[in-house]
Amino acid sequence: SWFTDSMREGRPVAVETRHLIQDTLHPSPESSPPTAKATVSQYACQRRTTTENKNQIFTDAFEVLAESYEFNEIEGPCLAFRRAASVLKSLPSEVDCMGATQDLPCLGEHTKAVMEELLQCGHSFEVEKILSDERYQTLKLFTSVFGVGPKTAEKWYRRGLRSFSDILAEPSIHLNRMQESGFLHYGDISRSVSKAEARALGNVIDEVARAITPDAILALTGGFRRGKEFGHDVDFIVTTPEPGREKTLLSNIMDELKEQGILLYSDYQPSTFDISKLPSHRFEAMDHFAKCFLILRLEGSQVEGGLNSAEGDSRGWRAVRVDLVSPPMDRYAFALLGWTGSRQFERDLRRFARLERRMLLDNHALYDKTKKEFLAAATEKDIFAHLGLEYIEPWQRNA
Ligand code: DCT
Ligand code: MG
Repeated sequence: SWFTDSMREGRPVAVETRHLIQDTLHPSPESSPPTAKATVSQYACQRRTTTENKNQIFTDAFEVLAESYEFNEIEGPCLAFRRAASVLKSLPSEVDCMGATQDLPCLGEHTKAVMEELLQCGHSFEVEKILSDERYQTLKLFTSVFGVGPKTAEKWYRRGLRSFSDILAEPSIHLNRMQESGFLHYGDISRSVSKAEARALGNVIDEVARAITPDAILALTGGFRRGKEFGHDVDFIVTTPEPGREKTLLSNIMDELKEQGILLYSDYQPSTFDISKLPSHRFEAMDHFAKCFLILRLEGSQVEGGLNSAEGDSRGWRAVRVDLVSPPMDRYAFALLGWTGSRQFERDLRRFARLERRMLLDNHALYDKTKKEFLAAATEKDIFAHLGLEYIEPWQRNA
């Protein structure tokens, strides 16, 4: 079935925590002993990171700090804390003393000071201060609504609004369609989606897609492909080998979901992908494939083991956020690699390509600036090979 196909690579069969040696990029100096410890790469795409995080006490603290910098639009330290968290997530064991951080990359003075505090007293004064800060709490609350980004949250905060009821009672605030749905389904979509629910949604979409075109291909991407048990949404690639057919496939699927009465919200973005316009020197964050951001109604009877719903909720269904993206088949490998994530893994793949290989990678293509040519790929393995990277399985990309 589509699910076993999608998960084949995603299932952690044997958890490998070995780290890649960075010998090809930064050979050890002649003087270092032949038995020198393997170094941890500064690039997430040269580390193997499973969902098992042995350093959550540190990484949770770093995430709060990164988010706080993000709210204040201070990019450097924000990225530094995200990188540091990512390095610690890749470690096979818990860091229990500062000595253990000595050979690790991406840990600056500020990061180490926070770690030292956490090791000594179990909490960080700076993190506690942020967590109790009214502005942080409010922005965190507002951005938890589907359709509300940091900009809108900030605007509302500056107007003195502090709670959802403040927003909903303010007559001068005009919510867009996305935010309306965000508030309407807040309880459901702020609740995590289980793997069983993701599988059930895949079955629904697979059936719909195959009824439209029997050769439809559905693949689970995002966190669930990386082996996560829970997610904030479910991400799928859906396409067909028939050239050009992918351009209308998503709107056909959405029509049918609507017909079935399970389409609670949809935002469709048609394809703006134009192969003749590559190489684009703006290798952007968002890709140009046709995509849609949906909220779907999922019936409990379709979920093995039942819904992940609140206690006392007897509706028998829940709303779930679903993203569908539809690349042309010859772009499939790039889209799959990009949409599998994690965000940090993607960031470092691109950074590695640019800085170490003089190549540009995005969700559409890989361009070699030295040879001035695009490098074709049918599978993710092809892309790793072009980049001269050891293949990293999806379940090892939880950077
Ligand atoms: N992605 C990306 N750049 C973006 C947005 C997304 O590279 N600007 C990729 C990375 C992950 C993937 O798309 C899906 O995005 P999310 O659903 O936000 O992430 P996730 O890893 O699936 O996390 P979650 O389990 O919470 O859904
Ligand atoms: Mg996701």
